[in-house]
Amino acid sequence: MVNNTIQWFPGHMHKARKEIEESIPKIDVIIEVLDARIPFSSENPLISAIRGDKPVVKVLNKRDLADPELTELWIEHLEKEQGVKAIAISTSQQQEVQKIMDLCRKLAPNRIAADKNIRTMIMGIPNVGKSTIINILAGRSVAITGNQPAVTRQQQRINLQNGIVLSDTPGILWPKVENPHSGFRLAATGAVKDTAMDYQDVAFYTVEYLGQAYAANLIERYQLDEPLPETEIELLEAIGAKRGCKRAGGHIDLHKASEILINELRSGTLGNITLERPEMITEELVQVALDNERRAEEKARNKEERRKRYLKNKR
Ligand SMILES: Nc1nc2c(ncn2[C@@H]2O[C@H](COP(=O)(O)OP(=O)(O)O)[C@@H](O)[C@H]2O)c(=O)[nH]1
Ligand SMILES: [Mg+2]
Repeated sequence: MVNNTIQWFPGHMHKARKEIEESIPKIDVIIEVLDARIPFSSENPLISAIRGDKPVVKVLNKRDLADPELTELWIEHLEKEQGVKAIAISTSQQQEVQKIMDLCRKLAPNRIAADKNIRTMIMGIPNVGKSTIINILAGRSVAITGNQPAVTRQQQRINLQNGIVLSDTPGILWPKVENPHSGFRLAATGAVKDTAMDYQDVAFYTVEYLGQAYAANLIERYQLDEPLPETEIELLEAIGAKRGCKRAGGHIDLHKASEILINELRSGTLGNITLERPEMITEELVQVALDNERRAEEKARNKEERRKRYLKNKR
């Protein structure tokens, strides 16, 4: 199911963790890049687990695709945490990218007072825009950008000559998807490779959310009639019908409709859309905790039963 669809190798995770733990003491400020459309689901849990009291600049990148109102909410929410400053940027706006540096300076006044470089490390899951940001800050192309995460690469360390030293993360930080909703949102935004999850499942999940949170966007884009259909299947069918996704016999080709919806979401054609809100996450995490608890109880019960059976058979 959802949890298995993301390639999450314990070996890689262990190595990344060790390398990051070794580098953290030599870092003054962590720059954590997130996707503004999914600020929670695009986190890597390792970062908060090992950051200790290191200051963090949380960069909500791709704000050009996100819902500005929710981006504001997220910034407020993230900054409630001690030592965290948050900023929303789009890498097409160079001056916004430069503002990351101002926040780093604010978070490391002791380094400035001592006339020392501020040592930063840029971290984040694949595809959030780390390389693009590094290239802009460096003023030249030092990092490879693209849609697929590179598997092997060298750690970069760049002296920006403005009192700031930038290095990227050793190893690749995958998102950890304990919350099934996060898996769908990562797939919908394209953070996870297309093959990892069934397109149609992702589209069903997405269209259901959009129907509730962004009905106006769907109605306008696909010229849908109001009120919108109640089920996600009917809604996706309605979109497919408007886009001529018909198969022989007049059936709607849902796979084609799914592709259209997901592609238009990713490209921003559907408008500025954010797939999660802070209060949603709180609820979802309660559910994840309950599910984990239930699974643990079930496991304990099975173990007990196995033992009883074993003892009974022995007698
Ligand atoms: N829409 C949008 N796309 C961006 C932005 N920043 C980066 N991207 C795109 O996101 C993709 C991944 O960027 P990259 O820098 O390679 O991400 P990395 O894997 O974190 O290093 C590329 O296709 C970039 O062009 C942004 O602010 N807005
Ligand atoms: Mg990169």
